[in-house]
Amino acid sequence: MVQFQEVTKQSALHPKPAGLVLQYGTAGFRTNAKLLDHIMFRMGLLATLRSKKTKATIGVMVTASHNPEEDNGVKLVDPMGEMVTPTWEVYATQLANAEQDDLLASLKDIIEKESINMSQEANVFVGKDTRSSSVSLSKAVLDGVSALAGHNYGLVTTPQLHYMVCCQNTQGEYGEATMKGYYTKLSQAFIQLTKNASNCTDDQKHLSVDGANGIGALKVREMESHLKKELHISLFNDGSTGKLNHQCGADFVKVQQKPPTGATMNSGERCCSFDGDADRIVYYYTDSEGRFHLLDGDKVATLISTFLKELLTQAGLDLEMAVVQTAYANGSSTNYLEDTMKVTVRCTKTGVKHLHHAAQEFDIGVYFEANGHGTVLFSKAAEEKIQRLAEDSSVANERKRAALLLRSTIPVINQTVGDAISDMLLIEAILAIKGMTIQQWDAIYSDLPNRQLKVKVADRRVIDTADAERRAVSPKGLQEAIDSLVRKYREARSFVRPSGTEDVVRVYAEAETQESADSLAHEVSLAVY
Ligand code: 16G
Ligand code: ZN
Repeated sequence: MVQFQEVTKQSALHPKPAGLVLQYGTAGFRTNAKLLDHIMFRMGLLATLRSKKTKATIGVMVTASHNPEEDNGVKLVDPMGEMVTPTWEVYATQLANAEQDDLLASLKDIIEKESINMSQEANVFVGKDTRSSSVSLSKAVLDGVSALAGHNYGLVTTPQLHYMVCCQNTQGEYGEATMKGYYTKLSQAFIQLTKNASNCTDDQKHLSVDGANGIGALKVREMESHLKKELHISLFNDGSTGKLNHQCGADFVKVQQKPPTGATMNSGERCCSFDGDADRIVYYYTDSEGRFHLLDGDKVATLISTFLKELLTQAGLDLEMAVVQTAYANGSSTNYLEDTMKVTVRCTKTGVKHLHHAAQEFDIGVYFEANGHGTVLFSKAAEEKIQRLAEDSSVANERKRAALLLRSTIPVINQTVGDAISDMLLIEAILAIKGMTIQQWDAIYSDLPNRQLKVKVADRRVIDTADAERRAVSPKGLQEAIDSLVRKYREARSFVRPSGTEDVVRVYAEAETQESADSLAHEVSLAVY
């Protein structure tokens, strides 16, 4: 077939280094940019097949998120803007690792297994972040998509690309599949929602944003011009001088538990950091004694779920809300949510696709990883119930107000995936409506001191976990060793898991004091060797 001749011709321009083996992991493919040209080309091919199979638009995002500038990566986005389905992750790995001469056979194998009609039209949306390597790598993806009607969005955040794919496949029901459509939908919803904030001073409308010297910086600027001064953003690490993710960004701030370079923080002022592709956000401030306070994904989930739960109660709406977390969620957050707020809490494995999936099982699913990646999902039925109540003229004022607030909240949220810009607008609106300072938000509960370490081992795959990564089931004896170390400390908890993105084992420990958390993490990492 003509198509296959073209594949052979094009693939010769994107040759695979013989013997190189890469895996489609939690974050797609991710490694040094120099090793990725053939991967990009092949993911262009695979996205085209996935589009033919689903008869829908598929997304390909070229980014390595919070990794250093030298790295890059690629992820596929399924029709509703979600992560690609697991079977196709396996195909991605298969296609990526086929030696040059075996590429066609591997491609045909997928076509056959999935009974793909090759004459079906395909549509692929491609996006990239600001890395210098993203220019040529996204071209390689387009070579793979080749003549098959790809649409290149150029520079976008990861969640913007997810959003575009979803809009396209819902024929505009979710929004308009353009950048303008994205900005207009979110900004109008934000302006509508913040009308409910009375007595908000200009000072309270101020937020400092660390753009991680990446795509989020460019895009938050574009968003700001739509916000009609309802939010005043001081952007730093905007990419004009600093290096991507270097000493800045959400991952740096969360892991180092300190402010990014370039932050000028007056005591009590709100700051937030995006990561390199703007799908994560964390907040922070310094207090009057100069102490740094981090408000991570767990604090964000608590703020959002408290807000939603209060509105549901006031509206008298019987909708089941749950918060989905991972093993990394601070123990205090889980206790607060379960014991004080009485909300259902679910724990899943690390990785957005797992949280997203679990959140879909509820009327309203709030999911956040502690690292700041998360969003809120509303079921169709929940959206309809809220809409009906908001339109019902017979209900009392307080109920009506709550229903209207809920209705205005929904379009601020990018439900396809965690989105730093959308999360930022939602958090800012909630703080304004509740008349809450960042200190008051922080005081909802106190984090247990914690420590994360990474350990290099000969083969991280010998560690196998269960119970949403909270227990190690192999190697034998490891969990027992961790249990006995944990017993030495008060309010302690610890777990280990093989990283899905780096060749290391991660260790997490929390305890009553920072000293205890540090020494527990250290002792557990010794037990891993
Ligand atoms: C990826 C995941 C993130 C997860 C992290 C864990 C997505 C979009 N991103 O960045 O959710 O927290 O991997 O990395 O799923 P690790 O396995 O190296 O600890
Ligand atoms: Zn990211």
